[in-house]
This record gives sequence, structure tokens and C-alpha cells, in this order.
Amino acid sequence: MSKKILVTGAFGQIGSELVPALYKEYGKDNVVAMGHSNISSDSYGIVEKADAKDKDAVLQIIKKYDIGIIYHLVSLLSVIGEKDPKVTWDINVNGLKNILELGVEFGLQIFWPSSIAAFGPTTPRENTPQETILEPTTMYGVTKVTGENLCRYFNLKYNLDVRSVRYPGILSWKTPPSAGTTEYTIAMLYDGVQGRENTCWLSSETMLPMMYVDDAIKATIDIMKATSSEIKIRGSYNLAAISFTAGEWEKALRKNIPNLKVVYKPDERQKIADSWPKSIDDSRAREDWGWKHEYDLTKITRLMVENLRKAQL
Ligand code: VAH
Repeated sequence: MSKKILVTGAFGQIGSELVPALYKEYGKDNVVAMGHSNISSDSYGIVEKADAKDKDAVLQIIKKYDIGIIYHLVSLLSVIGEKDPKVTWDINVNGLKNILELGVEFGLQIFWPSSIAAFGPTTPRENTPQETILEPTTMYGVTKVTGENLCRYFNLKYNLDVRSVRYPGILSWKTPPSAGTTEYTIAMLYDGVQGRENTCWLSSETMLPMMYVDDAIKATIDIMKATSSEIKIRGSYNLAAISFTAGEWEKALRKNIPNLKVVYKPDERQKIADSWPKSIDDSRAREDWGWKHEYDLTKITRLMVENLRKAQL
């Protein structure tokens, strides 16, 4: 392939799984992993240290490597977004706007993740439709709705080929739990594997849409492989796999960690979770560009426990 791929936020939860998948798909010399404060020492491809808010730094990288595609993953999540709304707006919205403007300037194809956090308490919570009310009650969600509108505008106004999916909670084992709400799942996994009692910050009845990271990565690469005419939604596609309650997650984990101990102490994150859907209708992604998930709860918990145990040996 002539043009190279730039991944911003390459060392976060999604990036640390997407970059190796892109190496496999396109060859590691065609992928540039951009990070800032969390660049991992064991990265084995092209790495650039830059702040995604610094538009000129990103511009220099685009020129230096003749970039043709950007996966823009940099984002602060729901919990930190409530602790520092101003920084979250700056990174999540101004950072995205910079990338979209550079996309127009250099004729790039852009991927940007929205989230189920774009929905709010007035959105239908069961089988949430693609077109629906978007009144989020978190700054993270506000930045996602704004981002979706920016993407739609840049496609309409400048014909920018920007594509997006609304990720549900992502289940992965490689990186410790980040400052999100759905990360109670990963915190329970890590505590269980390391023999610690887990305090779950949501109630056991809390149901949320979730997805194994390999499914999320497949969707992220597949949507970019689709022809432009197949992408009929330029805000962001609903994307779903499975939904479960925190209690069901505990039960599935315990099949692999018999001595798992969990106590439920809902905190301020319960209010965030209660504002999000329980299940999502992603039929448009399935119709337009052939999305389908592969991993169910049993397979996910077995894989995550096995892999984390191996990694910690
Ligand atoms: C969070 N994991 O909990 C993220 C995600 C849908 C939630 O965006 O903030």
C-alpha cells in the first residue's frame, strides 16, 4: 500500500490492540503509532511522540510519513470527563476538529470512535435505535454527540471520508482498567486473577452493552475497508455484541476463577451507567457494511482469564 496509517492514542485500551491488528493486515512499516504520555516500551514498530491537541505536530507526522488514513482514538472517558470537563472538551472535541481539518487539507480517510455514552436518560434504553434522542448527561457523552455532528458536517461540507462507530463497553485484558464506567468488568477480572476481593462500583443488576475487544477491532478495520457508498451514516453507527448485568459478569468470571470474591458498592458511576442503554439495535451496521460479532460471554471470560494469567506469569 502506498499511503501509511497513523493511529493516535495508539497506546490506550483500543489502540494497543488495533495497532498489532493493523500490522498484521497492512505490514508494520505502514503503520505509525502516535502516543504522548503512555508510550509502551515494548512497541516494535514506527512510534511518534506527539500531543494530539498540537495540530502542527500531527501535520508534520502526516507529511513525514505520507499518511493516507488516520485512526483518531485519543479521548478522555466518562469518569475522568466528570472530574475535568474542560480538559475533556479540549482533548475530545478540539483534538478531533484538528484531525478533521487535516483530513480535508490532505484528503485523508478518518476513523473516529463515538460511544454509547452519546445516549442519555431520555433515549429508549432497550434495543436503542440508530436514529434517536441524544441528550447525554456526561461531558464525555456531550463530546461524543458534538464529535458525531462534526464528522457529519465535515463529510457534508467537504466530502471528507470520515467513518465512526458508537463503541459499547469494550472488554480487554492487555491494559489495566482505565477511567471509564464499564471498566468495572476489567477491574473485576484483574482483582480476581490477582486474588484480591473486588469492589464493584455498579449494582449487580446494572445491565450494559459490551463487546470483546477483538470484535471491536474487527468492526474498526472493516468499516474502513467498506466502499464509501456503503457508508450511509456519517455521524456514527450503532455497534453491539452482547449485554449483561454486573452479576452475570461475576457469575461468568467465577466459572474460570472459582474463588472470585465481589462486593457491590455502587458509587457516582452508577448514575452514569443508569443514563446509558441496556441494549443496542445495530442493524444498520449489519446491513450497510456487513458487521457481525463473534464472541459470546462464555468465550470472552475464558479468553480474558487465560490470557491475563499467562501475561502475569
Ligand atoms: C466508559 N469504557 O465507560 C468507556 C465507554 C461506553 C463506555 O465509552 O467511559
